[in-house]
Formats: sequence, structure tokens, C-alpha cells
Amino acid sequence: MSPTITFVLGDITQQDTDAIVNAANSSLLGGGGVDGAIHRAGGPDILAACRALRASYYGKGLPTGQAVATPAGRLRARWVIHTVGPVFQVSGGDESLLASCYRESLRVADELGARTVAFPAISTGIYRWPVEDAARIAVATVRQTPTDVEEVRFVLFDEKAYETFTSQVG
Ligand code: AR6
Repeated sequence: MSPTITFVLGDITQQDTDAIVNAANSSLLGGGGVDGAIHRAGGPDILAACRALRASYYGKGLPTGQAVATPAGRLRARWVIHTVGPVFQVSGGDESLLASCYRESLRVADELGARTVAFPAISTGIYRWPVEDAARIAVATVRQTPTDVEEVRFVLFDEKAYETFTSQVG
């Protein structure tokens, strides 16, 4: 089954989806951008869960393109799915790594039983992936990934990203 894709101009921390996806870094210990916003809004339980993951499964950090879930603390969502996008320059624009973030996040969502999932525009901020290219990869990958998730909601933080993502659906 293929999820319904929707687009919202707004703040991912305010979404009422079962899960929201965090554009994290491999340390899982927080940062700026959407990562900082999620930890601020969700409170310390998210960081505590991330620290536990580092101590158990991911001693060397979460590799680029992979995803892992924690509870969502005070957020409206039940879970935060943390994924590590590629840095555009470092990856040489290797789109398989960016696609993997969306695919792996949906796989984790299926494991959790999440039916609605909100994604930010992974890698398009601090990691500098051009938004047109990132939008194409994001929408195509979600369309091509078999999943029980019923709604994928792209939550875009500015007008340009919103226009770019919505223009992917004809
Ligand atoms: N809701 C939705 N989207 C947001 C929000 C928000 N509250 N805040 C920012 N964005 P970025 P990256 C958008 O930089 O490029 C962190 O330090 C933003 O406008 O958050 O994957 C991590 O710890 C942009 O379109 O993530 C990593 O070190 C998009 O979210 C690094 O940044 C992604 O921008 C990850 O960089």
C-alpha cells in the first residue's frame, strides 16, 4: 500500500501524527535546526532515550541513512524517529543515502505500528542539500516504499520549501 502524501507549512513539533521524524546527527545528542526544536519542545525524556540508545546499540553513533525511534516526551506525537541525513558536500550528493533516511524511517514506523508520520525536509538546512533535489528524492522515495503507514505528512518550515515540495505532485 502507498501512503497518502500531504504537505503542511509549519512546525513539526506541533504535529498530531503518530510519529514525527527528526533530522538528527549521528551523535543522537541534539543539535540545531529541527533537532534542537524537537528536543526543546519534547523535553528531557527524548534526550534520555537517545543517551540510552548510544549506551546500548549505537556506541559509535547512528550511521547516516539509518533510523531509530524514541518516545516523544511532551510532544503530541507518540514517537520521534531519529534519522541521520547526509551532508551534501561530504556525500557528494549521493541520493541513495538521503532516500535511505525516508525508507528506513518508514520501516521503523511500520515496526512501531505508526499509521501517520510527519517528515521535515531532511538535510536541506545545516546539511545544505539543495531543496529542489531533496524534495524530488523525498517524494519519490515515499511513493516507492511499501509501508502500512497511511499518511505521510511533509512539514515544511518556509514558503520556498513548501512550494518546492508541493510542486512534486502533478
Ligand atoms: N519544523 C519543521 N521543519 C523545520 C523546523 C521545524 N520546527 N526547524 C527547522 N526546520 P536542519 P539538516 C527545517 O538544519 O539539514 C542539526 O544540528 C529547516 O528549515 O534542521 O538535516 C542536527 O543535529 C530545513 O528545511 O537539518 C544535525 O547536526 C529542514 O528542517 C544537522 O542539523 C532541515 O534542516 C542536520 O541538518
